[in-house]
Amino acid sequence: MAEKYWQKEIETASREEIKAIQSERLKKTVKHVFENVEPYRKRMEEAGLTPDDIQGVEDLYKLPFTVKQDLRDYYPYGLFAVPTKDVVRLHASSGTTGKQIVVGYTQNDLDVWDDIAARQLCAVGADENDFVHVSYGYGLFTGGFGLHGGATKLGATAIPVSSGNTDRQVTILQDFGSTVLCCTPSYAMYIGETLKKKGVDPKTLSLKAGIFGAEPWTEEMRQQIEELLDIKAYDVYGLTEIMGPCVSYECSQQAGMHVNEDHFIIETINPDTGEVIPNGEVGELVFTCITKECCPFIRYRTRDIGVVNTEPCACGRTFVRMSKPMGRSDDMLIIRGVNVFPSQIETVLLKMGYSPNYKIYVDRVNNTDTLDVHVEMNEDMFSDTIGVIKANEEKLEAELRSLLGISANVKLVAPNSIERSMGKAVRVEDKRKLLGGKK
Ligand code: DLL
Repeated sequence: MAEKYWQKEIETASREEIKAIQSERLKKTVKHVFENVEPYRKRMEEAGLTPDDIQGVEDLYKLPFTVKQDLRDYYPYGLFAVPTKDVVRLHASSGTTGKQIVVGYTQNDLDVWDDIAARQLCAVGADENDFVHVSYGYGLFTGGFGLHGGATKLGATAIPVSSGNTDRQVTILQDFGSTVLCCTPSYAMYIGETLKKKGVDPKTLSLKAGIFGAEPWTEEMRQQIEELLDIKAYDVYGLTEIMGPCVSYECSQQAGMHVNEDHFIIETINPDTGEVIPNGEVGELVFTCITKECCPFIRYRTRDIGVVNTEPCACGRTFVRMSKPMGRSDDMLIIRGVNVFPSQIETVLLKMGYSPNYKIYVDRVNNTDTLDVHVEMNEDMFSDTIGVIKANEEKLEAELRSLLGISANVKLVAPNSIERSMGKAVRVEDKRKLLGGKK
C-alpha cells in the first residue's frame, strides 16, 4: 500500500529546510513569551538573556527549562501567552499534588493539533473513507478530543464513543463499521478479550488499524493486540503540556515515533545535570513548542526517558523518531491511562488526618490496572469496630477517586505495620511487568 501523508511537503522536507523552519519559529516564539509571559521574561532576564540571544536552534540550550511545577506555581493561567479572550479550549492533567495543571489553546493551536492528529491517521493508512472509533476519554483529558479533531480534519467519520462500557464498544465496532480504533493499549487488550469472550471473530469486524498510547506498552503487547483484534497496532505519544496526543506519531514502519518537528523541537538531556546529550543516547526528552500561541512552553522537561533516532525512515518522512518512553525520571505512575503521583495520594491521606505511612500497590489483572493503597490507622482508630474501619476505608476511597479521577482500593492496616525504610521510603510497588513502564 502506498504511504499516505497529510502534509507531505513538510513531512518529507529536507533536514536543512526543517532546521531553517525551526530556527525562524523558535526566534518568534521566544520573543512572544518574553513579551507576554512575565515568568518567562523574568527567568530569561535572570539568565542574562534577551530574545536577540536566540538566533536559531543552536542557541536553544541557553534557555532555562520549564517544569511541571511551573504550571502549578502559575496555576491556572499565569503562563498563558495570550489574553483569555483568545483562548477557545482548556484541557488539564494531573499535577503532583491536589491541583490539576491547566493548558489553553487558541483556535490556531487547535488547527495545528488537528493537523498533527490527521498526520497520525494518514500514517496508519487512514483517509476520508475511514470510520475512526475514538475510545480515549473525552473531557479535560486530551486523548478523545485530540484524535477526534484529527479524524474530522481528515474528512474521515469520527465516532466519539469515549472510554468505558465495553459491551457497547463491541456493538459499535460491529454495527458502525469502525475501521480505526483509538484508545489506550490496555483498553485495546480489554476490548480484544471481550470480543473473545463474546465469541466475536475479529475478522468479521472492519477494523484494520489501532492508534494506541497515553501509557507505556511493550512490543509483546503490540503483538497480542494485533492478534486479538486482527489489526496493525501503532504507537502515539504526547502530553498535555505540549499539546496532547500526536506530538509524535508512528508510521507504516512501526519503528519509533516521528516527532512533528515543524511544531516541536526535541532535545535529550541528562536528567541529573540538565546537560544536552547527543541524539542516539538515552536521556530525558525535552520539548520546545515553536508554533503554539497560548502555551508555548520552552524546553519543557517531560520526565520521560527515551532516545532520538536520526536515521532516515523507509516511510519517507524526514522528521526524527523517538523511541517509546522507557521509563520516567520522576515517580509518576500511569494507571488505567491516568497519571498518578504518589504525592497526590499522600495529600489526601494527610488532609484526612492519617500519617504519611502508606504503601501503594499497582498491578494488572485481566488487562486492567489495579491500584491498592494500604494506610496505617492511628492508634485511636485501631480500636474501632470493623464497621467503622470499613466506613473510613470507603471515605478515603471516595476522596481518592475525587482527586485522582480513578478508583483505588483502600485497606486500613494496624499502626506501625508498614515497613519503615532506612533510607528513601519505598512507597510504590508496581507489579506490572511493563518494559518501559513506570517505576
Ligand atoms: O497521555 C496524551 C495522549 C493521549 C497521548 C492519547 C497519546 C494518546 P498526559 O495525560 O499529559 O497526556 O500524559 C502524558 O503519558 O509524559 C508519558 O509519560 C505518557 N505517555 C503518553 N504517550 C505514551 C506512549 C497524554 N505512547 C504522559 N508510550 C507522557 C508511553 C506515553 N507513555
